[in-house]
Amino acid sequence: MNIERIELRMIAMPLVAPFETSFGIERVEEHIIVRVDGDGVTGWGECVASEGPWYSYETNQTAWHVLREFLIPLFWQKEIAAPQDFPRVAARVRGHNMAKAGLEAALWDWFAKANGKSLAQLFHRTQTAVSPSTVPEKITVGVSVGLQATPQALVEQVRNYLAEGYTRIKIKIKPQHDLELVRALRAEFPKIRLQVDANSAYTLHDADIFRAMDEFDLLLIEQPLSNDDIFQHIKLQRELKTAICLDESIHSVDDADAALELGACRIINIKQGRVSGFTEAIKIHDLAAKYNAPVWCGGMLESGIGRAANVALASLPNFKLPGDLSASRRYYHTDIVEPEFIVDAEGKMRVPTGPGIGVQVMPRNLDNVTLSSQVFRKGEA
Ligand code: SMG
Ligand code: MG
Repeated sequence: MNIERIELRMIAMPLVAPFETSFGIERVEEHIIVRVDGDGVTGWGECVASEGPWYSYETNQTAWHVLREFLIPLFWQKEIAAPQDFPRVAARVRGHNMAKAGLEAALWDWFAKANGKSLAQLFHRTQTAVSPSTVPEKITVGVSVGLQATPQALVEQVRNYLAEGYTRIKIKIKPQHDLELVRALRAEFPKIRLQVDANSAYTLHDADIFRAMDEFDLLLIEQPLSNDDIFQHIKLQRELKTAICLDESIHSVDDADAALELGACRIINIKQGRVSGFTEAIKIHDLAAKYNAPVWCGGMLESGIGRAANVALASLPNFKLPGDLSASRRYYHTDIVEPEFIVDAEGKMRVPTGPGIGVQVMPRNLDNVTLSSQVFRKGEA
């Protein structure tokens, strides 16, 4: 891969509405955009770390530091032929999966464009769960609804999303704001596909709350217990009819193997950033298929750059459940790519078909949200 130039940009995009989870409230999304250039081709990637170490230990500052001081110099040192070779180079750095994934994503986009393929086509060629697999025109997507001031406000918010076409609703829960929310929603919408996400806010002492959720026919309970835990989740899953889905606890295909084999979960939320990139994400997708475990694509409030690549990933055959991939307007008034992502009346989203991520980055929009940037050139480091 003849990349000569890498650019990092810190961007800040205000959300259309605050997004509250068990660990805090987000109002503005700060992410790092990675741009790679070579042979007249440009690749774009998005690093999903955020301002603070709340969802994971990584922050934008740690990701920038690890990219600048370690990952970019390592990348210049080793010649690689394809994006799948990058994890071997990056493995010298322990952890920092989001930083790794940001650069790997830009390499995937560059490589796909250099080969005249869409990212979805490349991912389908790479996966081994089903062969041959063909890229669907559209995928079914869902929406993740943050904590609201009252259960009534949540019900109204959900009503609006259902009216927009979404057919799968995920709500955030936290201690003291859990069963009452599920109960209120089920009273109003007995049939919808509903799931909850605790973002690690509970312990095994709260098992009764999750046992009580069994009667509400949820698709899954996402990451109820501690963020790196497998063992306690095994104990909890044994007690429940409802499937546990792990998010924060899964950092690699090896974690996924342990969790599925040992029964810590029956479903996995795949976020490429959390697992160090699309190469590892596809490995988890393939592994889960062997266990007959469905996966779905998580979201980190990405801009259109990250969303485009996620939609391509979510088009793979074992992404059997709708992902946290919502319309651009659910997140931002103005995105940095065109065309914007839209959700149709059946709750579906088109998979981009153009080369690479298949959407255009709008330079003016990108400049408008850029806080700082730095350029790295081959041979300079
Ligand atoms: O991108 O639609 C989205 C957000 C999906 O709920 C979402 N993400 O734990 O799954 C999760 C959270 C993590 C981000 S919270 C800032
Ligand atoms: Mg989650």
